[in-house]
Amino acid sequence: MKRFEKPEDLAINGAPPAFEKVLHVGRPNIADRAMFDNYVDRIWESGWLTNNGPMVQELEEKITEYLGVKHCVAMCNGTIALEIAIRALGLEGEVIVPSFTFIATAHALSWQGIQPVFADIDPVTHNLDPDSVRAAITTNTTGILGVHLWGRPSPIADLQAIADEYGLKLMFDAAHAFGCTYKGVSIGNFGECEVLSFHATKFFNTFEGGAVVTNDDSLAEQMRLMRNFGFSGLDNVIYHGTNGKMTEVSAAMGLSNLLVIDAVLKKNKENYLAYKAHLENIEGIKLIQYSGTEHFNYQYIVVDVGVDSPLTRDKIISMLNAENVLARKYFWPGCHNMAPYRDLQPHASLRLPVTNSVAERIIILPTGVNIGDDEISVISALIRFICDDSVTLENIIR
Ligand code: T4K
Repeated sequence: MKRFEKPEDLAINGAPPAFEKVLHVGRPNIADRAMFDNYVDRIWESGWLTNNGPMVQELEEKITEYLGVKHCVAMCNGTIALEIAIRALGLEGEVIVPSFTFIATAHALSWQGIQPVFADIDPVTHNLDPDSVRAAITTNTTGILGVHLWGRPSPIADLQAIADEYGLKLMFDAAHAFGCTYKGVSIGNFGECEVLSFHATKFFNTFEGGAVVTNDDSLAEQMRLMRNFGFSGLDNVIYHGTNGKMTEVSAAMGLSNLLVIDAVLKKNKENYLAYKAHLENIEGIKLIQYSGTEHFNYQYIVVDVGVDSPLTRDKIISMLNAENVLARKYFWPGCHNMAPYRDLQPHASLRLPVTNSVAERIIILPTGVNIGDDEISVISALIRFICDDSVTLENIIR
């Protein structure tokens, strides 16, 4: 393990980087190759590659069991799953969403001519602030699309109460929340439906993939039609639709990854606890908490760089990058500050002070099955070293 003792020890000052190979956020958690190969052999034997094949059906069944939810409609990715769910719910006009999320949440609405209206977030949970949601409601509002950011549940009961009061549809982008709970009940059981992402970078992946999970029979049926061009039977199209189908090879990846999901969860939790121990008592550095009685998947290691930090978030990230730690600043600068939305809603920032502040402060650190204790202790030592104001900053940043 590299020790950092003086400013010259840092790569930014010309020393070799702490890690020879780049450590990425989002390295996939993948099963043993042999497990996947077994499933791929079955695909070769069956000659069935896509279009609601046996493996997609098996994966859907296993996910409904895992989440304790009635229906899982597997899709080719989380974004299409969001689009199909939004359309199946008949959302139109304006839908209230957080701006502090991956851009796909907003795009899934605007792509179909619906205006995402950004509401602010809670400074601690980073999830929608119900008061801000209430303030954003207009006569054009048809729904609320909450996001369970970092796998921590949205304030579901409060949002449901607002939806009921105003006659709005409530759905969730649960892309981060596979295997997480709200009041002890698995995410997937709330709102009209919830949307999962199985992208390579997620806790559970199918290369690319996603699903809508719901307890509503007719909604599930409608989305099954929509993901397959509206076909009911061989030549009978009874509904508008698109191509949202998951392939068999993606489902094979999902089935093999489900076999190791407990081990991935265990590793993610160990990593989180290791970071928590190592990053204690560093001025200006706070790890967001996964605490209480809920289940989490610990897929995101989220550091909040406070105003008391001697260095800015961006300075810390560029120093980590120089050491081959590719930390990320998800979800800076917030959807409302990205070109398509900034131009359409130039004054949105005025309503989003917490989003603006949080988006400037967050660092995501590498985790998952590819990161070991040694790496975590070096990354943490590095952060401690560069944030220690007894080290002369002028010497660090030439
Ligand atoms: N809603 C929310 C809240 C989401 O976070 C997302 C996706 C969605 C909806 C949409 O779901 P999908 O349609 O994607 O299913 C990544 C992912 O591409 C994106 O899926 C994810 N959120 C987002 C949080 O992260 P980028 O732009 O950071 O990806 P990229 O290509 O920079 O990859 C991140 C890192 O992961 C790389 O530095 C290296 C590593 N990586 C990535 C891939 C793809 C690997 O090591 N292997 C890989 O195969 O968006």
